[in-house]
Amino acid sequence: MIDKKMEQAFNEQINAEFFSEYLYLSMKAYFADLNLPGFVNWLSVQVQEEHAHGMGMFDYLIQRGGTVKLSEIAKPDSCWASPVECFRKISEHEQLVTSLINKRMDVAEEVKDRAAMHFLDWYLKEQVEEEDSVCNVLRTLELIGDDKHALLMLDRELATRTFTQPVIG
Ligand code: OFO
Repeated sequence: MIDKKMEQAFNEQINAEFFSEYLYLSMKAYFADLNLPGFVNWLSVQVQEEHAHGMGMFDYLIQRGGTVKLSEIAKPDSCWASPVECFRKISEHEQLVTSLINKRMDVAEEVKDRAAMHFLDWYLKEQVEEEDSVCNVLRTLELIGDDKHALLMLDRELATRTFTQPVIG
């Protein structure tokens, strides 16, 4: 049976992953309003990834004999000053999520739950990729500045991103 402290840590992280899904859904709507379909696609993939991350923990907690307790999901922002500001927010958010997963790992170490440590390791590696992929778009947006033509070219590139169901754990 999973330690109660570990169970709570997983439940908190499930909420954080579903908040990420909700936040990116809100950003998807923002880019739809700007009529940038490539960014909309990029966010759609992000939304699906966050859903998969949340469900991965949901299923794992049940498999470990824990109880999933869903709590309310906070209201996300719905408006950003510009695409670059929106991606700055995504970058900050992913760094926050990395710190949260590290906290869950601290709990796993404290209660000596090696299986949970191994499981959370997947999420830490995923965060390295997430931060990198967001940072790449952010750097390009910063280079682009006010160049609308370059923004449309980036939009075309982001339209090619596809979702692959992750194998978690
Ligand atoms: Fe779940 O990786 Fe982003 O937040």
